[in-house]
Amino acid sequence: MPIQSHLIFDFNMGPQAFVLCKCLIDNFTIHDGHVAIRGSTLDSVLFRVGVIAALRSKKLDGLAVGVMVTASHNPEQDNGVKVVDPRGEMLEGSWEAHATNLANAPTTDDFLAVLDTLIRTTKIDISKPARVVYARDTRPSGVALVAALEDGLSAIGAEGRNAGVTTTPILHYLVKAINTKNTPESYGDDSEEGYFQKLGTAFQNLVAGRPPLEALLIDCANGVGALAASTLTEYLDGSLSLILENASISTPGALNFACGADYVKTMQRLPPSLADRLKPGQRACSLDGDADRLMYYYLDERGIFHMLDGDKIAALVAAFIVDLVKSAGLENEVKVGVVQTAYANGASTKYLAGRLPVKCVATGVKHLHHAAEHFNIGVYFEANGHGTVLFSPSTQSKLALYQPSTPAQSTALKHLINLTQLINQTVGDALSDILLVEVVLAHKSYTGIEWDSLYVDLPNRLVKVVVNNRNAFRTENAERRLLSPPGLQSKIDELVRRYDGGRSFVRPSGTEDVVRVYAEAVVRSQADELAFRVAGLVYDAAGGDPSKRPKEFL
Ligand code: 16G
Ligand code: ZN
Repeated sequence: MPIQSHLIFDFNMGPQAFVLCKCLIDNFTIHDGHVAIRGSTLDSVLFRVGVIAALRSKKLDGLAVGVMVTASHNPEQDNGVKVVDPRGEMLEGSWEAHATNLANAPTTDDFLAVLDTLIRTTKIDISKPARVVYARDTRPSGVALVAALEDGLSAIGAEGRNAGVTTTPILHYLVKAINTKNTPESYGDDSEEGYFQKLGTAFQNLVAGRPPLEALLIDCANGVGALAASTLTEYLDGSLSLILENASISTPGALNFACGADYVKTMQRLPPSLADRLKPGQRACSLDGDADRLMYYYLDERGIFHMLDGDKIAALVAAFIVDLVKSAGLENEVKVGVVQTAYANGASTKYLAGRLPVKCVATGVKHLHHAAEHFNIGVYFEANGHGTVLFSPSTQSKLALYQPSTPAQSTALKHLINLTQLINQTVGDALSDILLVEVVLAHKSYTGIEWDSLYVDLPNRLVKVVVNNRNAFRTENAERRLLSPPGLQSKIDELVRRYDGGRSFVRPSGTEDVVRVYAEAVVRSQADELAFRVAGLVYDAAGGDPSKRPKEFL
């Protein structure tokens, strides 16, 4: 039987996500380094995901659970699935393991046995109702996967709601909106229209009276973001012009190909398709295939590419929110903090740490999201462009009840309240983040150039090392130091000391069977050299064959 598709699991995209992929590698086929699954198996996995989502809903008394069929920034032939918890956030940690076991049970009998154990151990009342809302991105393989998911939902008697072809963040929004409907915490109308209305109105309130910004060019990665961005335009009522590029959602193979946020971040260059579209100084940005990542950039007068990544977005947004909190007279009551990972550029950390508390956590949105919940207002962004801002429930009530004593305080307060509406607080959302960035630029009268000059990025380099067993690499201190293999960290430390402004860390990937090496230094050539030398140390420590050592590893 031919291999029809690649399937990537992302129940909660933390280290656990790989557990599932690993099992799939063990159970099924590996093809070009991807987890490849035959069509029939793939259908059965989606069927099982339907059952898992329904059980999660039953466990929570029928609250709606979300399922998103997407492989995000990965190539079009890949596909995957994410489960969204009722608050609109990622699936709770303990359920990742359940999902892993269920999806990987080798036979139907095994599957039923695992199911039975799960129902008993987590005390699920199977007679409870189950509601699941699901959507897919524009990948052609999504149609069959959704059908298989629907079969799983009917098998367990769950009520399904098909949200059609939409972005991952819109699906997260819908889950939260459904579950908060007719409550004091209502998140908005539980429809796509409700989402666009909420964002569009908040944006217009926030930019009212500001001179309009020049049009923004958006690279839609030839994905579902093109549909959503086009609808968003209707709700902005002329307050911001969007020029949509790479919007070919039906061209085979175009999705994420030589475009999109991941291409821009990893290649550190303009998508070739935009080369004759972008004028010097004009702002542009790229979404990824499911529109939950965002990269901004511009070309300077000499045509040189400048990237404004997740770190630059965090710096822009956090400084703006801190100023608003101060102007509202709330600086003693509302504490703003930022969450980053070790990948954050050292210059961004320095810039932010001079202004507000900064916390570093392990890679993966769930770690950032949870850490951000500990601040009154928590700003989190990964350098790769995934991020959002969380306003704690008590902060939202404080804002609602606060009595400003001057007109300036009142204006700042209104802006803060509108920001709570503009920002998709369930998950990183490229469209909502675009509007947030544009609000700050409009308020500060910044072009991309001024935004970029908040701080100068340290040159950095990311390298992959293929090893036999990446589980031999264990980290501590938010992945900034290695615990094992023994002795490797001290060798890295010794090397790093020889580089001006040097910093480097090594971590096993959670999504690929490789070890990643990050390095930065004051000078570009030094950052490259440091990265390759550390990669060489990793290669040796992993027992790589010296005759096959990649030559760039020195
Ligand atoms: C996933 C994560 C992302 C993380 C990346 C790291 C989510 C939704 N996405 O894409 O946050 O940066 O994995 O991949 O959690 P790595 O472990 O292979 O470096
Ligand atoms: Zn994505």
